[in-house]
Amino acid sequence: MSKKIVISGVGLWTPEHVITNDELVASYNSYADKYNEEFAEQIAAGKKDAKPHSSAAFIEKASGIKQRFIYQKEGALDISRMRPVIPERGDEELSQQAEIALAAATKALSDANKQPEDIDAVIVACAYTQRAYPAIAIEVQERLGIKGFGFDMLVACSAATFGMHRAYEMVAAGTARAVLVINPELVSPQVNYTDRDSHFIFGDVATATVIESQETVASDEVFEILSTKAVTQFSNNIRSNFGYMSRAHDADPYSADKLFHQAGRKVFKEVCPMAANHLEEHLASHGLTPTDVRRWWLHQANINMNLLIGKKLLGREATADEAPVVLDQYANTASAGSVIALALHHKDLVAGDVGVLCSFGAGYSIGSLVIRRC
Ligand code: CO8
Repeated sequence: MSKKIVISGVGLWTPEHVITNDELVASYNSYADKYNEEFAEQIAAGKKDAKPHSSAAFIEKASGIKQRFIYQKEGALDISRMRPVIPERGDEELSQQAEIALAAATKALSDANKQPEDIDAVIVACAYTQRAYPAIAIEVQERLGIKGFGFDMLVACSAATFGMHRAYEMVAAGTARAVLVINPELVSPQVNYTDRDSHFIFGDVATATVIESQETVASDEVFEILSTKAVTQFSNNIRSNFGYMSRAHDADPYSADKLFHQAGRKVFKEVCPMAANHLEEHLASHGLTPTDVRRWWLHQANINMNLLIGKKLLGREATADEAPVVLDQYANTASAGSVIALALHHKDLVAGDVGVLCSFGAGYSIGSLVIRRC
């Protein structure tokens, strides 16, 4: 490709509220005790399963997560509610997801030294949008005063990288001069805080990137995108059945299967080799090997997954400098994890350094970008 396409800006918005593992576990365990007391007879008769206790030590060992940020803490730890309180806003008010998208987007624009008139398209790429239409991207576009077009796209944990792929292609094709890709991951409303297997996994965040041609760049810290690579393979091992069909099929629209649920062990076993092979092939397409990579901004779901992928690629554990970890503080933030890692850990790279941005998750889906510091 003759035209060089670059990431010229990155933005990160972090919620002000934190839930530590200890707080989360204390709330869940009280909920479990109350549940077991309330349903003691049915549990004794084998009609219901007792809820086992959760443990902060298990969570940190099994996942590496120490805490998570949350958009609205109220309600999530209240054992009579176990979900955040996020009041509905009127049609004329800014939606919550657009609000956090804007916060990350303005940072990315400022990092790229861009004005709204420099941007031709807005992509909101994330695991969920809070409504079907009008698109969150169009709401953000209107607030920022961007001309052109915007659209939302959902690819679960790979939404951010898949969105950046689309931006790259649009700039390469000349259909947009510059694209703002935003990942407002407001996932806490979909977390089942009454399920010990998954209550600890997720946190809220928003990230954004600006992708444009090198010809129009106005910032100093720029990464050329050498190429993008995506793969998907159907799996039911990570699933949420929540959707607009609930109104028609008369099932409980809030039952456990309508929230995030997974077969975590299977995901671990199947996705790690897929991701390692994917990355090796992507690098090989540039005549590169994993040892040529200065930094891995890997998907942030589970520290043990990243350690295993690092070992498969490098034959040894990657250092924290090579593959920075943010999931200890942020937890799994759906598609935004690798972009958080990029936002927090890119300033020390020098011209010519090669990096890999990669996400993987539900679908299954894997997306990667091989980039080089200009
Ligand atoms: N406390 C104490 N014990 C626990 C807990 C807990 N909180 N949870 C589970 N246990 C128990 C289990 O019940 C089990 O007990 P037993 O052996 O008696 O059956 C034992 O601990 C071991 O359980 P697991 O086998 O499940 O434990 P693992 O060591 O495999 O760790 C993990 C569980 C951390 C979930 C791990 O399997 C993992 O991370 N797998 C990868 C999952 C992953 O990356 N998924 C990606 C999902 S995200 C995504 O794709 C985006 C979706 C869209 C966003 C959704 C937003 C809401």
